[in-house]
Amino acid sequence: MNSTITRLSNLHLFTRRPLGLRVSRLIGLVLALGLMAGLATLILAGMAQARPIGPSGNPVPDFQPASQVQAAAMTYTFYYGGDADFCDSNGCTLRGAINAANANPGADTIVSAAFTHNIILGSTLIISDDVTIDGSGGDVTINGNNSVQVMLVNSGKTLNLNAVTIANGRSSFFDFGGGIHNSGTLNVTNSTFVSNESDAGGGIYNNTGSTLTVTSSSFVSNTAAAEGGGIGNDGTLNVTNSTFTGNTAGNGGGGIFTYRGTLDVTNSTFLSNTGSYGGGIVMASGMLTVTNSTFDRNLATGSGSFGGGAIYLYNGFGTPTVLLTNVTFANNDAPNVAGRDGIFLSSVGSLTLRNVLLSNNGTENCANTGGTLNTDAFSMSSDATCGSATQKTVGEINLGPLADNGGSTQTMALPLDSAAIDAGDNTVCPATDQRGVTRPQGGQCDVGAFEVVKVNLPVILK
Ligand SMILES: [Ca+2]
Ligand SMILES: [Ca+2]
Ligand SMILES: [Ca+2]
Repeated sequence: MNSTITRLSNLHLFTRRPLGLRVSRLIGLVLALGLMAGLATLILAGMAQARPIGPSGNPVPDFQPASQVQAAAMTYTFYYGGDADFCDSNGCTLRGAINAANANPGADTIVSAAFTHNIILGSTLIISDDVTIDGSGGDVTINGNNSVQVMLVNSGKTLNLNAVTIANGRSSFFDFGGGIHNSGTLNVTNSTFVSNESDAGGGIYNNTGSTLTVTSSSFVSNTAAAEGGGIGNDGTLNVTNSTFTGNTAGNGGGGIFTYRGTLDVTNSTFLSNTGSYGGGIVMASGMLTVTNSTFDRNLATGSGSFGGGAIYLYNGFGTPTVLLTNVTFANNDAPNVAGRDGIFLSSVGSLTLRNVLLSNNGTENCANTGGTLNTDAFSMSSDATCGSATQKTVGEINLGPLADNGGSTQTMALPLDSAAIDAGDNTVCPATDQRGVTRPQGGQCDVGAFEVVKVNLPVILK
């Protein structure tokens, strides 16, 4: 009611007029005020019934139309299972919490109660306002039941998604992103995308002008009928401390396909992803930066002009520009074309390799049929296909199997006799290796994603 009183005080009620007129006007105004107050009471009573219900069971304080207020940020507890749109004094279902957060203007937070949730969705969860969904308090799986896209982030809105599993999402043809379609800003941390499916972007589709940041997360067994089994990207995509395993694409980019936009990959592993071309990553234009990362056993199955078991670069929508620093490529393959097994630059564009380690990628670690390949002599290849890279045999490089060697992703260790140890360029190697181990050890950086820590044991004399 304070707002009503404040507004009325601004009217010129008491400007100087003849007494009789002032009295009659005052009587009229008092009557009008009473009528307005009554109406306001009725309107507010109606609004109270329609207000969303907060986790405490009290109405969300929302005196004015939602568009006119900066509401208090709310924390909604995701308490109940099932997919109903529901909240009460204990908390909400996930859908109820999302709808309440959407209705409360401004950024809100949704936290999971300490339960195991496996929510089978009947329809897509729409994110139409900034929100953080944090599943770390429970064990949360949001399941598209192989029939619906799990989430949609609207343009201009931000979703921070922490500690959830997005499973079995499926989007219809040309509605990209089986797990999540992002048209805003999506920050994914400590989460898993598993067995989602779409035409493009099985796990996530990142729309034009959108930003997707993936940190400490996994993409496992997601599928795209066309491109981008794990992620289809038309915007800005940053991937850190994350793993792509066993994702597949009918066309290109088993792990990630970038149509237009940029892709930055740091401290991440691509294992056994498959596409007709570019088993790990495809860039059809734009800038790709990969640092301190590992590509193992990715597969390009196509024939003809295809290839690029690990990475395939081509002029699909523009010229791709690629910078790889301290990356390890091993055992990637394109078995149905001659060569072109590791990295394949198939058209105009540029590919720069610094401190990159390539071993046992079919019969060609590198292939270039139209672009510019810049390789420093500090890079190391088990064949002669990678420009100026130093050539060593697979046995001399002697990469260990992909394993948990510390850090948040699996890596390929170097045994103490590996030719890659202390053979890198200190001026370009990052401050740590893929695991987070400080570089350089032993005075000089190692080639590839792994830095060996040598322990000098004391000499024991008898
Ligand atoms: Ca909100
Ligand atoms: Ca081949
Ligand atoms: Ca070293």
